[in-house]
Amino acid sequence: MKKFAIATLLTAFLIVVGASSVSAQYGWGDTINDAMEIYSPGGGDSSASFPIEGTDDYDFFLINNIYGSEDLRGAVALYSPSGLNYDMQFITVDSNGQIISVTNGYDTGAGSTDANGIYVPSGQSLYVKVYSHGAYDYSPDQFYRLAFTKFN
Ligand SMILES: [Ca+2]
Repeated sequence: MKKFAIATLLTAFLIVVGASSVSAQYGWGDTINDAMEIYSPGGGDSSASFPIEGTDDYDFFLINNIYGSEDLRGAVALYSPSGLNYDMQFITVDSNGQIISVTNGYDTGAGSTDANGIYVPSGQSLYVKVYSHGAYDYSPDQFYRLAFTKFN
């Protein structure tokens, strides 16, 4: 429950400040600037669950280690809904927001779990982009789950 509480709390905050509701994923987390922070220094494991509503609907998440005193090691797993295939892309940025690297996550196909190890040095952040794999991979009614696990 604790994991979901984090996502719920952040969602509530977004609603309070006037962002779109959970039921309308278009217009939420669509760009890197709107990313939902799922980790910051001092935090632990967390997860979030949302739908992908179209092939042009992207959800961005932020694993923030800009102010972290130690390098962060962990894993990010994306659980695609049954019969659908969603993918991840990893974008590393430095403390100025400058993009350092962009890599595609490991893809295991429809309904499967894409699990990737991550390494985020102190002073950097990692954005995780979740998006539709193919032309028919989306549904407003089926939720994926993204889980971050901290190793150190
Ligand atoms: Ca996938």
